[in-house]
Amino acid sequence: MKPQPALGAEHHCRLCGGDLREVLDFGSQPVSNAFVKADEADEVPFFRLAVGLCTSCTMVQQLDEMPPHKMYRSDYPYRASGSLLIRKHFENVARHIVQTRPGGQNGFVVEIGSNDGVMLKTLSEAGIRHLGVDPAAGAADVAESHGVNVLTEFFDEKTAADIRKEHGPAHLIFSANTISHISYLDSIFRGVDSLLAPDGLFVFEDRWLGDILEHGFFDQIYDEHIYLFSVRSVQATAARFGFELVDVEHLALHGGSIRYTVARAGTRRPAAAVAEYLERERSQRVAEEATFVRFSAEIDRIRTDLLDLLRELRSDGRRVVGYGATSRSATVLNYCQIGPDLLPRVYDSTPEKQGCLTPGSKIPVCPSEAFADPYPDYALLFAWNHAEEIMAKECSFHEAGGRWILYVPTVHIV
Ligand code: JHZ
Ligand code: ZN
Repeated sequence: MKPQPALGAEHHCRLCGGDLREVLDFGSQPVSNAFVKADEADEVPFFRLAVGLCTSCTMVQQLDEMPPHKMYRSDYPYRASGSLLIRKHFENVARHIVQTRPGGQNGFVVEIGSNDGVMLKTLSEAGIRHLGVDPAAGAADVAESHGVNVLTEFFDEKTAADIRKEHGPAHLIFSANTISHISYLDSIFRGVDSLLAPDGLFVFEDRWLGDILEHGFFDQIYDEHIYLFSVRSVQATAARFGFELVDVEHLALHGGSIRYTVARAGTRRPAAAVAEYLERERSQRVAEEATFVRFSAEIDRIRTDLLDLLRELRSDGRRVVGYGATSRSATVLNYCQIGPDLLPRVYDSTPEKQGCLTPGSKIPVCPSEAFADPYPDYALLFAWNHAEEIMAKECSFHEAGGRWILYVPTVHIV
């Protein structure tokens, strides 16, 4: 991986306008969730997936970007409810909201990126005024079938103003795995400013750069993840828009995330955890170019080791398949140039992905029920964040002599 400072093409931070130093380059990559039928596979859009570090506010972000309407089409296939772990997590989030009742009996809760309503349906059942905002119509239909109110739109300052006009101020604006997906963060913060009640909170969960760097989770970098947040960069961004980061909480989800709590500046005393995490990031050197140089060498090591292993297994006549057609697998497959010759199938439980091809790499996605039919010798686990749940579900695979291949933090077999 050789990041090339593109001559003549200067990049500036989307938030503060500072210089962006290119630190990672994954080359040409497809829309990671473009699981399409074979006859559409050549029409999947590609872009250059490269990452820059802002020398001023330290926000890590993609240099180029895939237009949102190409990523979040009405047939966007990701369903948050697909995992027990995720369902439990959102039930806990919802239970906490029901218990604390932000804004009291008539309080209003907005979720940006409500997907299939996995969180909001509990609020709906509890009679809490709520609104999910999500452009993916298919997921929104599922949410609505659970009694969730959804506005099928991208959230921005205009949408926020419309919501405020119709419903009044929000006492809590929640979002999970969505804010880092939106390039126009300035419009998001202005929207939050116009929609949020004076003492309301903006709480969002997102993957943490500290974990990505520490555990080699390079596959968290794909089209949808425009920003890789750190506590420091979120703090700086919130401050630019008149807000303050008042709490952070580490979550084990997706290999390591942080729940950021943002309030209007000066309205709450920041919790000690904010300073603790800032210190932790300083010692991890998350905002330094040298850290990314080491990271890119680790990524190349993984690519070499994974390709060596898959080629060796193929020449030994072993059957190897993929498990979990994650968005992240797009980066792994396309960066390593793994196609059906090395990995003939990927098994996945999402009906919307089954019968389609993986974007760019064109590997058929098969229903996970067919995994045992017959078991392969090895399964490359792309859904490593659900390893416990999947390995428990598929324990007969291991009992029958099958082995899982993991590629983070290094390539290994279990
Ligand atoms: P999973 C998506 O990422 C996209 P992905 C998005 N950008 C994001 O940030 C995160 O979600 C939150 C399958 N599976 O959750 C289902 C099984 O087959 O890691 C999924 O296709 N059997 C918004 O796509 C995939 O694995 C199972 O038992 O990287 C997991 O995808 C389980 C549990 C999952 O997210
Ligand atoms: Zn910046």
